[in-house]
Amino acid sequence: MQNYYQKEIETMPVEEMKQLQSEKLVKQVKHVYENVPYYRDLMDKKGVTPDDIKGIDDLHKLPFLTKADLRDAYPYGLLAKPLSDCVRIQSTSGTTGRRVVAFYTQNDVDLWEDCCARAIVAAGGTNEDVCQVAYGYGLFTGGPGLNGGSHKVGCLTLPMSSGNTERQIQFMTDLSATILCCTPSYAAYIGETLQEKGLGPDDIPLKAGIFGAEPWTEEMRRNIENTLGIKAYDIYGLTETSGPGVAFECSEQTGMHINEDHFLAEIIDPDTGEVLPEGSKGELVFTSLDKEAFPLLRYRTRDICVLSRKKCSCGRTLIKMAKPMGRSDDMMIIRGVNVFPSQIETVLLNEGYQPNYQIVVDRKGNTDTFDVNVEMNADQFTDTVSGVTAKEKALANAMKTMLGINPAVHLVAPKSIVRSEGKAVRVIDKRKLHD
Ligand code: DLL
Repeated sequence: MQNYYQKEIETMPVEEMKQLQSEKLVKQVKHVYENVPYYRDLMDKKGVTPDDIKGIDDLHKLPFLTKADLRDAYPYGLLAKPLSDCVRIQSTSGTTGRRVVAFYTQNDVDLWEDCCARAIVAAGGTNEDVCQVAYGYGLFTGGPGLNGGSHKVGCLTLPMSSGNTERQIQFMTDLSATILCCTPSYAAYIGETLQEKGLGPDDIPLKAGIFGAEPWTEEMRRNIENTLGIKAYDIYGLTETSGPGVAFECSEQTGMHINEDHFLAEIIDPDTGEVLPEGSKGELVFTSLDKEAFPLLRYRTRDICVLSRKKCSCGRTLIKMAKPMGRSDDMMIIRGVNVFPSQIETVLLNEGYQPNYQIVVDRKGNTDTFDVNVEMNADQFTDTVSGVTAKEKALANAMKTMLGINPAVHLVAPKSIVRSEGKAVRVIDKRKLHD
């Protein structure tokens, strides 16, 4: 039997859903136009007013928002409610320019948690379950989002946060956790640790996992399902639109249902911005229909994806997105953290190096390796080995401060990184993250 958290919405006939989206869009555009001067300017420049938006068929008339807009408007420029109405912020890692700071009213938090609750129920969760949340807590949206969803479903919630794998396993077994929420790479790592302890799927009570925040393959899914003895469900989201729960997988496991009563999805050609028909591969764009404090209209996610309205055996009518198939920018996700090559470049320049570097990312076992090769300047080249090691350490520390994760920095001889005649090849990603 299928369970739904909000059945009426999740199984709503498509035409009714479109009607609902249209009504919400009209209201939302007015709200943004009246309260966000930054977006009003963009609309004025495009010659479009709220009166031009009569429903979702007019969506294409609105201007896009990009990460660059978020940067320009940082920190309050896209806020649509007084700060006194906001109760929360969440954020991505990164320095000021790259950091996304999202604001929430109590209503925004509530709807976000509903989205996560839908995901937990779709994975079979009920108030009989014990839900172990091993996403990071704090500014990152993973922990708080799934924590809130778990409460709404009525699960007994274990707010573990990530890390301390021994303790994770102890709580999981002692308190009979039945649902695990974390990144897929951490789930795989927990599985590996269990195996090292000689424990198998029958020794742990887990039945389902809700994994997302980074790309993962079907092969990885099978591996996690076998080592933990669970069914592994994908979950997608981004800080800009609230966090996890924008889309979630159901028992069919053929893509993620988008919570389209809250998030209106489009696929566009990343080069031209043209809206593409359903089934085309392109960049995913979201319009948040209900968000009060930080309501982004036509936000370009940079995730490359395909949408489908094929009938789903779970009974949900919500449109589905495929697993993201890559990005239309240069963002990498390393150990769950979003990393841009330009952040590395900034550190190098700050520390007195030239931007001659190469990032090498790989996966050993289930953990990402992250190496940065940096050319020494000619005057540094004569340094002693211990001097070089100290410099590498200092650079790695500076990068850790910028990114939140620790790379292995290797200083290499001047001119030893191959120069490119075209675009510099800054990143060598050896992980096979997409099927
Ligand atoms: O990763 C929110 C989240 C937390 C999602 C927990 C799922 C679970 P950000 O840190 O802002 O937010 O990163 C957003 O991560 O644009 C995608 O590129 C990527 N991403 C998120 N979920 C998935 C997924 C959170 N299931 C960026 N598969 C997004 C592939 C994903 N990539």
